[in-house]
Amino acid sequence: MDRPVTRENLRQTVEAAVAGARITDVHTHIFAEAFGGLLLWGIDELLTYHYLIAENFRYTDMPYEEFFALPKRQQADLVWRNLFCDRSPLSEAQRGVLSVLAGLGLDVAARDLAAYRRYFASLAVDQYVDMVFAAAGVDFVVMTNDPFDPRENAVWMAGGHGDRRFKAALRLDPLLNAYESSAGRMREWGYAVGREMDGRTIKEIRRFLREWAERMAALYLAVSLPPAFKAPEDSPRARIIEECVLPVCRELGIPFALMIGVNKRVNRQLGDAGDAVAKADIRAIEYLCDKYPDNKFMVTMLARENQHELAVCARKFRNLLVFGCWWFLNNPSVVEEVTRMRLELLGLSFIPQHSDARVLDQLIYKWQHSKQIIAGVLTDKYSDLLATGWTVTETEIRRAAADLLGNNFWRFVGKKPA
Ligand code: RAT
Ligand code: ZN
Repeated sequence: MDRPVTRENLRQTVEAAVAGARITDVHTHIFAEAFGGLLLWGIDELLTYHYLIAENFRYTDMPYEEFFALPKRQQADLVWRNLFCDRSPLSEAQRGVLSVLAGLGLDVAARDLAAYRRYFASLAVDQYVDMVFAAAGVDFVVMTNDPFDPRENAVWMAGGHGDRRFKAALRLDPLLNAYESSAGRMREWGYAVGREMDGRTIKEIRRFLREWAERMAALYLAVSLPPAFKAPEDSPRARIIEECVLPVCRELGIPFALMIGVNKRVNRQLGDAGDAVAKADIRAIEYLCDKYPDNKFMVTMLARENQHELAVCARKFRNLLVFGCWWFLNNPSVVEEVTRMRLELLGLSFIPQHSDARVLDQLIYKWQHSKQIIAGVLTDKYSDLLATGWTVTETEIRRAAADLLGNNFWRFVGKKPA
């Protein structure tokens, strides 16, 4: 029966609704099994996650090259010692490893790395993918797919991966942020692209985008951009966006996702762990949403300072869907603040979170931690509603949770989850 919710059972009702909602994770870096070594999983991958690598170097003088020259297992040993044994693992990424182990039913109190390794060695990957999806409550994940990566390229050219839970997003960083070198590769693949953005080059870049989006059945096209990103701008990047990416997105009816605010390789020696953040200019998003009302834009921004103006921007443009608390924002204090603010400005019309998981197992902790916060914020907001005399039912709360964690995305991309 669809009972009205009372002050007494509100928290429990919201928690159950959020816990039970099926998740579509709109941005990850995990891969279907057919991609072989690109699918990372297990304790050594968890411990060498680049978020933890950055944290590890806070506590060691070891030269960077010496660390990176070690086999992964030995890197993991060092991270385990530095970040888990020699001091309390209080950071969000550290806590995440423990939440994964606990979620899998392992004995966290034992601090027994060898036992965790034995556990993962006993698993078959296909069975483990099923387990993790079930434990995390995830139905679908969207990958980050780069045709310029030879390992990926080979899988797509051979016909794809065949696992319906893993959806594709065509990621365009090489094309948009390093056009010169990408154009060379495209010419090798038979696309007649030149240095200048002339008519023929534009036509060929469009053909490249169309063919790859169709080959991958991409749900959206995506790029990550530096804080200095501007539009309009007389640069190859801005021209490719306006003259190639947006027309192809319109033609295929799919969104363009912009992830803005990353300063790449501020510390080159740290590799993936060496990227940083700075505030970007919201006017680029306002310009694109306004000039291209027939395009759909998904946007996430990395700087905390951009979050309020981004939410305001989404109030102005219904072709803009704000998503996720990205990377350095994915910490409980910030997720809570940003989610609360977005609910206040946008109601239920946004996607509160994506996992950004790079290691399969991280789906467990990233979603567990985020759901806890989303449920808390929703409880507060529903409690404010009850205080006015408004009534809500369990079904209504379940609908809200389902929209936030999955349906908003599928409606925006205009497809049925399947
Ligand atoms: O969060 C991360 O793991 C980053 O390294 C990036 O991959 C970022 O999320 C991105 O998609 O560029
Ligand atoms: Zn990412």
